[in-house]
Amino acid sequence: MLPLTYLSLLVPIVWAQSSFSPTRPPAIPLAVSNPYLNTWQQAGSDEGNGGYLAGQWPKFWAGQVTGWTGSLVKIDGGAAVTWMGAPSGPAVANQTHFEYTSTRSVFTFSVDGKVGMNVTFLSPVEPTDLRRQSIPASYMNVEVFSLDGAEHKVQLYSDVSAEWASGDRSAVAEWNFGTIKTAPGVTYHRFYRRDQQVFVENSDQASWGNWIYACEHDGLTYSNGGVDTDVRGAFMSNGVLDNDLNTNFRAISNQWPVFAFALNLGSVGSSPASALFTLTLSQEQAIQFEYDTNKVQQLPPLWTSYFSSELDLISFFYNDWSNAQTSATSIDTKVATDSLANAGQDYLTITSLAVRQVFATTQLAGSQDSYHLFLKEISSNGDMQTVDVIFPAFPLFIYFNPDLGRLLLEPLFINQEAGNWPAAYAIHDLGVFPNATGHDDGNAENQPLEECGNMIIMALAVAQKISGGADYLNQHYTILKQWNDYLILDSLIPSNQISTDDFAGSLANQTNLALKGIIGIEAMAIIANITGHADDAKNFTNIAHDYINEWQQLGIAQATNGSLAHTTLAYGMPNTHGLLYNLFADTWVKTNIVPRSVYKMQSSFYPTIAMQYGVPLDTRHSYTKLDWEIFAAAVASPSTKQLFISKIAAWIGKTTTNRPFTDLYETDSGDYPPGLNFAARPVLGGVFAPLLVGKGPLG
Ligand SMILES: *[C@@H]1O[C@H](CO)[C@@H](O)[C@H](O)[C@H]1NC(C)=O
Ligand SMILES: *[C@@H]1O[C@H](CO)[C@@H](O)[C@H](O)[C@H]1NC(C)=O
Ligand SMILES: *[C@@H]1O[C@H](CO)[C@@H](O)[C@H](O)[C@H]1NC(C)=O
Ligand SMILES: *[C@@H]1O[C@H](CO)[C@@H](O)[C@H](O)[C@H]1NC(C)=O
Ligand SMILES: *[C@@H]1O[C@H](CO)[C@@H](O)[C@H](O)[C@H]1NC(C)=O
Ligand SMILES: *[C@@H]1O[C@H](CO)[C@@H](O)[C@H](O)[C@H]1NC(C)=O
Ligand SMILES: CC(=O)N[C@H]1CO[C@H](CO)[C@@H](O)[C@@H]1O
Repeated sequence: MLPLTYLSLLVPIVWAQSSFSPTRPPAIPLAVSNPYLNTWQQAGSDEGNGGYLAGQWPKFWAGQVTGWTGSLVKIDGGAAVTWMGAPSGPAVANQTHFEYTSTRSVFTFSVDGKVGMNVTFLSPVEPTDLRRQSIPASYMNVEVFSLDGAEHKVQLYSDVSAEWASGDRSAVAEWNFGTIKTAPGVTYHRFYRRDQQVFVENSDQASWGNWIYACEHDGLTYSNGGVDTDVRGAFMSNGVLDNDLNTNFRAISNQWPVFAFALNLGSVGSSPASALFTLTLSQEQAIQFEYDTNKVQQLPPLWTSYFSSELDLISFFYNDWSNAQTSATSIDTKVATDSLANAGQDYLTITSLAVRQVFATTQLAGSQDSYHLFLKEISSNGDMQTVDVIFPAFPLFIYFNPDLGRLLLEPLFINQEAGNWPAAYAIHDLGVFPNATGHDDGNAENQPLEECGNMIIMALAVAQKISGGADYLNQHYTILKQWNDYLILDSLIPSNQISTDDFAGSLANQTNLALKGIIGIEAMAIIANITGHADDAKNFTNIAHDYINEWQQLGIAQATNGSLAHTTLAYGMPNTHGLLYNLFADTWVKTNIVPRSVYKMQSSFYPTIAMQYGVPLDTRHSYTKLDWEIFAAAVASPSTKQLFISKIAAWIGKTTTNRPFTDLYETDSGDYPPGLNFAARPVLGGVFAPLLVGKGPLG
């Protein structure tokens, strides 16, 4: 620490520092479009540089570099500067501002005070336009403008490395180059792993598919597969590239092949000159899916139903930029308007950071006649269609388009209704992404009570929002009733089992887990009513009401010396507590079975145990789950809700965690719990929970 007097002497010196709006996130989404096109700039101080685009390499969510040199710009023929990535040599451009919205990350730079640059990363989110939502691609748009009123000659450079093509850096890459002739034309580099391994991952990166880096501009020059330092050096010296097609195919880490464009933007005045780049991952196969016993389909990505070829896809996406911006603005505005009205700017800080991350955990696959939405449980173990991961993510999908919720549940219904899963309770997942090949041997991570409750609650949530909801429930009534039978057996006195918070350990009589089961039974009563099963409805609602009365006796610790009344972590443990996040479902799907007194009790209790950055998940640990905090907040009083939200928003701006927006963090230090670096997970869709219940029952 410098002494204060010395610091004050430094004040007049202008230090090149960026402002961040609404705040500096732990990692900044760059190209975040699906589980494999998923690159970020680490910002949190564990390893990140504080939120600057230049000076460090962009990274895949799992932490390996995906080389993206956002490049070097030469002003009036002067020395090149870098504004993205960490190529050796040039000085970095001064980043003055960064802002994010739901769909965009925008960096603003000043180069020598003469030229300004805005670099926009847009990963489209198109919840109601499945043709566009199916496109595995992302935009980078660079705008350059004069800052000092004079005109300046500007040359711009960008490249990507072959690191995108495989997690195995010793794998050999191949590449080619082309121009799509149809007007408006597009110029592209295509590169890929030579030894294509369909459905195989290496360090979570796909080992199959083509990567395409595209651009179009008058006076464009390029280098395809050249040596990184040579190609960048050529631009630094000359401001142009020599249109080299280097066919010395080699390993990704062998003289790092790069795929580069250089653009002459000409004389730039105060009205901006711009350059658009797109990066696409084109795969012919996306998912393996066991739809019937021992019958596995290999599903193409859904975009193949809408576009006749890879180049058709590239051309459409590139030329759709204007539409993409309009559409992005409408998504940004929708999220901003609704979040601000619900709980203010801190809440918007949270929701807008989650949107791209959550959509990018999904993959639309199949044909236009039959398609599903698949989801990867990123970073915790790579499972797919994990029911207790879909459950926390579900609010985002229901908020944007309830049919996406239906499409996520469908593979689970198809697989289990075909009899592939031997247990009476609901399955936990369908396999390891991208292989939804099921668990015919019954060998899976079992969370029986959790998943039975989740499936029933989510099916009802979908039916309440889609047209034809009653038919939908009728179609699945038999298996839903089977899962409800399990809830009736196990909900009131839950056996020793793990809940979704499996990392926290196994326990009998978990109060919050029991509540999910009981709400599930009442949800099933509503489902029975909707589908004309009046006797079942009466039976189930009676059981649910009996259970909720007993549950209050078993699961509530009365006020004692210094502690307000609260629900316990497990029955008979009065000195424990935990987030009662399953209460949210009672309001969400309108089971309304839990007395208001329980809502009020929890709402009063949480502030008494809050730490600096949030409320701990339970008394076993000091960490918490961000998604579950927001579930709890959604049904709390206005002041308790704000407490949760303001602590989380403060955490986002201050956490030292540097990987994509985690849902698991220490409430005191704000860091990861030891050994639990969750990142980029779909569960952050849960931050949309408040938007499904307005001001909540106590609001
Ligand atoms: C960045 O800002 C600092 C301080 O104003 C200045 O000295 C430096 O020349 C700037 N660099 C560039 C590349 O604009
Ligand atoms: C560049 O970004 C800044 C900050 O977001 C904004 O005020 C400005 O209007 C942008 N300029 C252009 C030309 O888009
Ligand atoms: C998916 O299954 C294929 C075999 O069909 C296998 O080669 C591949 O490694 C599996 N992928 C993952 C991520 O487990
Ligand atoms: C209520 O449902 C349970 C579980 O399906 C069943 O065992 C029981 O017989 C039913 N009771 C009545 C009265 O229908
Ligand atoms: C679970 O709670 C019930 C009711 O209090 C009790 O009878 C039972 O012993 C508890 N089970 C365990 C394993 O603690
Ligand atoms: C089922 O419908 C009946 C008749 O409308 C109603 O009285 C009952 O409350 C409903 N039960 C549930 C659980 O919705
Ligand atoms: C009944 C009860 O919960 N008593 C508690 C009062 O506070 C002390 C100190 O926190 C606990 O040890 C007791 O268990």
